[in-house]
Parts: sequence; C-alpha cells; structure tokens
Amino acid sequence: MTGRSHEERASPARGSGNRPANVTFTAELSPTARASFGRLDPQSRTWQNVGSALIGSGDPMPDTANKTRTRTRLKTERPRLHKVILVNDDYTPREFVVLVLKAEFRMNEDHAYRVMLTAHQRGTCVVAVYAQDIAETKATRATDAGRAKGYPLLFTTEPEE
Ligand code: TYC
Repeated sequence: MTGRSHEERASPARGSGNRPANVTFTAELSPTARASFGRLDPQSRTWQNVGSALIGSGDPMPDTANKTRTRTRLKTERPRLHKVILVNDDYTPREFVVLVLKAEFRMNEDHAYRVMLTAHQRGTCVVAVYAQDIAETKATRATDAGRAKGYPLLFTTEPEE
C-alpha cells in the first residue's frame, strides 16, 4: 500500500459471545498530497490549513478535497474459546473420573489418567478448550454424570485470556 494507510483502533474484548468492535479507519493522503493539502493534526484528527492550499497549476482547491475521510464500521471478532476445568474432590473414585473423561472428552486411557492425576495433585486441570456453548454443554454433562452416581465431581468453564 503506497501513499495510503489506515489506523485501526478496536475496542477491548468484553463478554464472551461475538464481539463487535468499533474500528475507526482514517484514510491518509500521500505525502505529496499532504504537502499541498495541509497537515493532519494528530490531536483533533482533522486536517489543518487545507482551505488555502493549491493544487498543481495553482487553481484553488475544490471543496471536495477538504473533507477528512473518517468512517467507523463494525468489525466482528472471533469469539473467545472457553476452557473446561476439572476440579478435584475427596470422594469421586479415580476410575470414575477417568471413565467420564474418556466418554465426554474422547480421551484415551492414558490421557484421561494423566488429566485426572493432575487435578488430584494440583486441585484443578484444564481438560480441553472449545467454543463457549460446547464447553458449557460438556462440563454440564460430565458433572451430571458424577451427580447421577452421587459423586460431587465438578467440571467448570472459563474464558481463555
Ligand atoms: N481425589 C479423588 C480421589 O482421591 C480422585 C479425583 C481426581 C476426584 C480428580 C476428582 O477431579 C478429580 N478419589
């Protein structure tokens, strides 16, 4: 892109669904055009000294050349992913935790055992990362599987950074 650039300022991510972000595009004139048209004041983001500028031959600059071309458009960012977290407790049998991990998160025995052991030793373990609705559904189903057997097994979710 020569002689033309744009700046983007996206508002910070908030919430967890789709994130429409306000993005301001400021079209800049080429250095040559800027020299003859005036300057863009970075504070007010408006063009200064444009009224008296002349174009090439010395003709007065037409009104249309004085406009600051700034427009705001909505840009949809990708939704944040959510972690499913396994929480340790003192009652759910290890084998049952492994069983649930294999069934709900499609893990093999070895992976499921290592995740269970990490939660057992450290208190929690990130099981996997999904789109929010999938993470919540899996966490609920896995927690319910424990509750159906009378265990306090708990899976929670939280958004990724
Ligand atoms: N701490 C449990 C036990 O010793 C096993 C267990 C591991 C339970 C991980 C929950 O998220 C968990 N029987």
